[in-house]
Amino acid sequence: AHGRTDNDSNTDVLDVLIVGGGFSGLYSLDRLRDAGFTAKVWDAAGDFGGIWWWNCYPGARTDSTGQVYQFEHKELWRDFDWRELYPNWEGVREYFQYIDSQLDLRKDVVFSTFASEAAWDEDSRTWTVRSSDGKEQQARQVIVATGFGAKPLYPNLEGLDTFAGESYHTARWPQGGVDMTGKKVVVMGTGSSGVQVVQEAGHVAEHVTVLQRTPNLALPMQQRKLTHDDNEEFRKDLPERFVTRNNAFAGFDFDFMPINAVDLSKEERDAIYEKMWQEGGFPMWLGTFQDILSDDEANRTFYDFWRNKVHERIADPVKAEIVAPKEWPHPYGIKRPSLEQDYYDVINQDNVDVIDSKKNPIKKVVPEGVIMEDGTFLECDLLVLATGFDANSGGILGIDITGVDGQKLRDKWAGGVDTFMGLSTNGFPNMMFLYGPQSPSGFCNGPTSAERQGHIVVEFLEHLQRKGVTRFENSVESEKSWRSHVDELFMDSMFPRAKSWYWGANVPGKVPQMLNYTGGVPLYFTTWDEHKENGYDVYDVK
Ligand code: N01
Repeated sequence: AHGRTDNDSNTDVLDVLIVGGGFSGLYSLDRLRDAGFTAKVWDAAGDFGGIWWWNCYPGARTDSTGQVYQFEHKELWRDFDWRELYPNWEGVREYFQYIDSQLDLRKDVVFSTFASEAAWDEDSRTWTVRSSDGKEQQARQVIVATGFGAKPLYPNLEGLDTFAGESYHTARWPQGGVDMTGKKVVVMGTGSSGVQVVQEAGHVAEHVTVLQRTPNLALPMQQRKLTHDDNEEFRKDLPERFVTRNNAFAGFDFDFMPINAVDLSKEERDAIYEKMWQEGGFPMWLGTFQDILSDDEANRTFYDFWRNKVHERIADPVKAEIVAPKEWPHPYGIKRPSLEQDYYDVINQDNVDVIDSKKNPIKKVVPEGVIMEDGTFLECDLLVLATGFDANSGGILGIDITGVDGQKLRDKWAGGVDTFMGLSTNGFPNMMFLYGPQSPSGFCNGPTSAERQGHIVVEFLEHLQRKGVTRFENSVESEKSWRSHVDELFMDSMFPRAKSWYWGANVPGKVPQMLNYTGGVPLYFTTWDEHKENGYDVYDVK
């Protein structure tokens, strides 16, 4: 009925080509098809799973509960049981297979297809997108939904290519898995990926060395297995949780408490921290006292509480001081904390060492292992690079995008990203980004953003179609003012005080610029609604 093309055909002009088949891409595909658009998804991954297809390293799991890490869309949550409170990558992939079975997505998704180029043609008002393996597709609109972490960041290490053992980036882990049993493992990086790998490696490897440049101020996950009855129980109040999720600052089913930490006594505060600690999860980060992420004194109260908790679990005071130092590495919560299950107990084990690689960095890699600056030699069979991503913009710029008058997006953004609300950029008509740079992505639960942003984008495209518009482009002014707004919020916050991927500070040479909107999900969407009420007048249409 929609005049859809089948998977193999690339001769027809599609209404919309979506690049990226994670939560955002698939939600939009379903909505667009329902609205009568012809649409297809290209995804570089071998199958469903989005970022969880690539990140299949041991222990990879979400830091959101399954209940909130799923679609509200079409009540798909009614029949899916999560096996764990915080699902691992296999659990998330199972969920993707489930939504495919319900929404019949696969026929419009082309896997193992990396979009390497996209070029705008003014005469026909279409994009031509090409893949690295020679496919070509024309589309009137392109949605780039590559996610925040499509481009892994590799460290620049002397001798890495001479290493004789196995070495993998966590985001390019072999699909068949890697057995760490009995091996000497070195893990570089202690972000969420590093913490999760270390936990698993500690249990099976002969020896693990953790190279920590910045401590992860990790919070307890309080993981548990879920039965069908547990799932039934959760489903009872899920509709209310979705309402909260759509209105909370970070798109979760909880929000900051309208209380200041500094207004309470230490005893009152610690009692609340203790209760939250036992419950576990991100409420201790994005659902805690409202002044924690804005006031040093408030922030320090939690850091000290956290530090004591960690020290209780680590016998060796030297180790404990490396992972939870007296002097805070940065205010708590301005780098993303990880959720841990037994990370600090694993650090406490005799077969696990932790090295402060800020004081003592890697000097070079040799065939047998790693040599540190102070001469320490780490014999190694498996070197894990848990070094993160060229986040937010890296995935988009991984595509060679050419807009109006031959302008390259890479050149346009060489001095920093300019977007209108993270959704589009001038000079690149008929192109929208989902979970893009300068949107709330880093501070918004993924599926919430997929649905809410997906909704406004599909609604916008429907509006344009009704009006007979064949070309749209946001104004230069609109993106300049959005960039200033994002930058101002950032400069007034604590975030500049830690080098994080939120503002590109983890990538050598990247323009230091906030790429994650910190105004919160509610303000973001009311801002868009105002533009909608004004007839989307920041867009020039033809
Ligand atoms: O990457 P990261 P990640 N020399 O950038 C270190 C999501 N995620 O893959 O902190 C030495 O956080 C770097 O050190 P430093 C989540 O949003 C979610 O772990 O820059 N060290 C850091 O320790 C997360 O925030 C989940 O000083 C180097 C680490 O490598 C985001 O993805 C799971 C280095 C990189 O940490 C990224 O997490 C996994 C160098 N040259 C990821 N370069 C869950 O939901 C980097 N490092 C659970």
